[in-house]
Amino acid sequence: MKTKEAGSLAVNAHVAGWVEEMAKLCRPDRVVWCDGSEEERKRLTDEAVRRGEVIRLNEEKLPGCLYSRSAENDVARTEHLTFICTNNREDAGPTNNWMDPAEAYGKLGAIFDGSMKGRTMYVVPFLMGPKGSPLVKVGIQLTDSLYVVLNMRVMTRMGRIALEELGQNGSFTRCLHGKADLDIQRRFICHFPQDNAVWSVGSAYGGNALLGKKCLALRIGSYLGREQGWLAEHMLILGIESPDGKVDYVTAAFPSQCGKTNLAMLVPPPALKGYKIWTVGDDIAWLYPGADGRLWAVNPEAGFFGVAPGTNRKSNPNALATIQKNTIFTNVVLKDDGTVWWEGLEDPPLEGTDWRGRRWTPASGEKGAHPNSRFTAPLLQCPSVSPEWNNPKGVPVSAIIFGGRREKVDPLVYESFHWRHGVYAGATMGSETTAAAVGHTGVLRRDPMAMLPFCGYHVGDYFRHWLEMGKRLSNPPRIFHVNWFRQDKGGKYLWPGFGENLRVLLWILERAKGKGPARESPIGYLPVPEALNVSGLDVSRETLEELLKVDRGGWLEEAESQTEFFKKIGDRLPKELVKEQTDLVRRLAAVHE
Ligand code: OXD
Ligand code: MN
Repeated sequence: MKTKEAGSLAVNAHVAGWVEEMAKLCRPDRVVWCDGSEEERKRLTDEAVRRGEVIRLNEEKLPGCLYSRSAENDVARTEHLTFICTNNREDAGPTNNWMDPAEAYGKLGAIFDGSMKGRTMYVVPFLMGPKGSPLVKVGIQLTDSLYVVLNMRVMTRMGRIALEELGQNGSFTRCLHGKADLDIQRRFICHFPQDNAVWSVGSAYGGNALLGKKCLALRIGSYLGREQGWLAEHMLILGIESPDGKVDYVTAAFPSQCGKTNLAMLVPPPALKGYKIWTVGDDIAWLYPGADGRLWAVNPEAGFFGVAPGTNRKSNPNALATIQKNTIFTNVVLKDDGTVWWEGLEDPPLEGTDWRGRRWTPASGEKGAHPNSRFTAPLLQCPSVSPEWNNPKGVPVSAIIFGGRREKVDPLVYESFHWRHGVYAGATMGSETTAAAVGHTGVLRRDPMAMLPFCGYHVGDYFRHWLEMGKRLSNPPRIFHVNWFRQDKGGKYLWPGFGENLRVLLWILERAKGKGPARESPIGYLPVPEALNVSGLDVSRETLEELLKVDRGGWLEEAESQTEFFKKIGDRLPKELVKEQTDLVRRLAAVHE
């Protein structure tokens, strides 16, 4: 294989040929290859500041931090403009938008055509996963957005390291991204799993434009995982160190904006002295069966792209410590002293500039930060970062947790009877929608394994793959379901959440070790109230009972409403899951009130 020099980088001919072809299409004035060096970071930051793409924040108070404001119509993922482009429509399944690959290349090609005239095309080689990991993947993103380049630097292992991994012949995901004119009518995020390619045009929003994250690590990743025998999941990974120094790992899947980052960085409450949480990842887990019959987890990312509003000293002190330097803030309030603010951080400033760039005061009655405003920060800056975060092998998983945002019905925690039952619990997860995606918020939707917007193939085949993975594990993790968001009739949360969630994690870990008192119920095993350590916690016995109650009528309705979703999946829905649903109804019906 011939190599070509791109700046000081040796590039294999496949990569060079593809970049040339894409440059011919987009017609940038210049092509710049990124090597990931510190010198490059400084140069590109200076350039982004000069062009007004970002603003430098107060160097003393927030060293190395940048501020960015997006176009007003470009603040969240646009699921209705996101497509899986498989040759066969059926393979994308009923939960994805589908476009014929030839049509997609044609339609997007016409938008990309000449769209980078007067601009620079950056070539961003990146790794998802630790170097040397059995799951590591190489991507090359082409983009005309410096903001995107600077974010990719934080979120991935970027530059020379990726070209080295690629070597001479390795395969890579071809990721073409362009802002074009940021017109929502000309915005498309298209995935071509059969070509290992992503084309995204018309948006600079993280989930649409940082193509290593949702596009590669989840949509393309889930497709590759099915072919290669692993799982790409929308999950945090954390380690729980007990007072005796032993660390156990769990993964947890919650939909966007349901507290994955907070849980991943949890600080134990004073009553649970001696425990410590280690953060491996806050958004994505790649899971594979190890030679030891256990499930192993790797975080493919190297940074956090976290939701700012609501992040504060109480909800997530570790996140706050993480974002004090080298962080990119997007769509928050810019204070006059060159620092930042968002709703829920602390007392508001007297005035500032809001996410739209207008003068703003708290009295205006409008939100200063967009509800989906974000921070992008290096994982390594997190005080609770796990020493294992970059371990190529990953960490062994003792428990998998599914969870949603549910006002009613779902109890605080329950354990599934076995792997198949746990897959059913994950597959039928429901959650109220949030601001991470464009559309109405607070509407209940089925979000299987929190992967509804991210599964890159037919959801029925995805459930089948989960069931098959279980068979390959001689020592599988136990599967649990949690709901931190139960409310009383007045709309008050019943469970304090945040650091107190560790109390639930500890019961989960005990159960994972085959211990921990539980009662059997129609929906699974629940802790008896005494099984949860609530010392020092202001939660009454009645509230605890309410949180751990099985609402029989609510569950029967729940099971009934899953039928709609199952019907939509059609023939490819594994029969085993229908059996789990029938068994649940039978168990509920057998309970005498
Ligand atoms: C995210 C999301 O940004 O899920 O992680 O939307
Ligand atoms: Mn996410």
